[in-house]
Amino acid sequence: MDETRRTLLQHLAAGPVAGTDLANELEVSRAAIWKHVEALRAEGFEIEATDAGYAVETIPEYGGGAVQFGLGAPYTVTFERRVESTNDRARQLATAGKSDMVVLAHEQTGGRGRRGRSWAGPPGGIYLSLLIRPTLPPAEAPLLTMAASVAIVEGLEHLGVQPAIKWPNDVLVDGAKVAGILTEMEGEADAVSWVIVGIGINANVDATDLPDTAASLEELIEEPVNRRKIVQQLLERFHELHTEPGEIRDRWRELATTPGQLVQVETLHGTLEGEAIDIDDNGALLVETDDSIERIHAGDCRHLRPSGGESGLEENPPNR
Ligand code: BT5
Repeated sequence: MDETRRTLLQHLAAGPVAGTDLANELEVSRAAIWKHVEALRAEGFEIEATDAGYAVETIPEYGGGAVQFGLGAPYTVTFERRVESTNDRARQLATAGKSDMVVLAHEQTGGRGRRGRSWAGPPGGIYLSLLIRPTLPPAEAPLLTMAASVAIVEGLEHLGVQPAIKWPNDVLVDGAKVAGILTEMEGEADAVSWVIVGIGINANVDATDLPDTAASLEELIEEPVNRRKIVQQLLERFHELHTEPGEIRDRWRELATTPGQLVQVETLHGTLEGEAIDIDDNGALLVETDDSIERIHAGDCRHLRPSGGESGLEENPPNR
């Protein structure tokens, strides 16, 4: 999707608009507008030519145009049905100097998790990578993962499920993973150049295509979910939040279940166990062990049980 298409969709979302007004506004010919309208029709939009101008009657269920139409965040959305990894596509855009782009796919064949792990990407899921260039020191990048987790939880709440955040990058429903986040970045010691926030949500997917620790939203609520609505809400919320560290932390604390748990965390330097007490200003997990308070910037976390609780059952096993 290019800038012209994006602006055109914004105008169409605001109501009927005359072809000549569009041509003037977008500084292109009327023929060019007509071509864009035809392309949108081919994508599934029903657009009538009324006396008041082009009027959108129906929008497609999902896709780049569908998400872009009426989106209340300044991102340009591109969509492909099937990709290896939306994060890899977004990386190509980053290398080409782009920003504020969203790469969206219906199916992912080589999706990536953290530390070289893979992410199952059957058709019907939400696979999304958001490319931004924030003014941020690299140490604060985890806040963007936190903002994304908050945005995901809020984007799923209308489904009537109760998603919860597990540090650092999981969204669980009843202990099963429904969404994960892979944040990648490039930059120098004092400032990032770009950040890609990759989000995978098991929306309308067959749970038999997922690992045992995962769940599919469609199967949880027993009907297909509206991916367009979820993606729009989460992009809008992420955009609102991502420059507000204080709000990200407050909201994260409300929605996360890790603080207060006895946890086992695998880090690059080894495994430790203790009570997760909080996060610090940059999103590192603070874990109280027998003899110290450890600050963990990255790792795989397993919830053992609520601290002070009796049960030794795990809420969710670690990712492997
Ligand atoms: C993550 O890694 O949770 C990050 C997932 C990010 C995926 C998105 S999709 C769009 C974008 N493009 C990409 O290529 N990636 C991003 P991690 O915490 O390392 O968890 C990975 C582990 O989760 C795997 O080892 C499995 O145990 C489990 N897993 C794999 N696929 C899953 C799925 N679809 N649902 C739930 N769990 C899954």
